[in-house]
Amino acid sequence: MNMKAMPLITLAILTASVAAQASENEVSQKNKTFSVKTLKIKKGDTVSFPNQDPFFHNVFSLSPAKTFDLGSYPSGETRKVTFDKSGTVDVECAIHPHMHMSITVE
Ligand SMILES: [Cu+2]
Repeated sequence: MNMKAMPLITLAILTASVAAQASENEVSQKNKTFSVKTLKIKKGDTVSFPNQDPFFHNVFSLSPAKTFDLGSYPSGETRKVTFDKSGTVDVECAIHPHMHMSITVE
């Protein structure tokens, strides 16, 4: 292989991996608030819910488009959900009833 071509190939691989991460979405919990109020994603996308508060959160949803319960998890931990149906998913926290956000799955 021509060694001069190597940096270009490396760049192409890096660019491809950045593009692949574009469908990784994040909704963090900080100051008892979700980092975004609404989020639009595509069917099959995964959303991470990192806890950036110094106490527990319990992210869940009762929406028919995606019913889930991530359980109670501590500061610094992240849990993920893959959304496999289209629709609106209302996301709440079982520990802090005023926490609320909404995910639209297209
Ligand atoms: Cu909470």
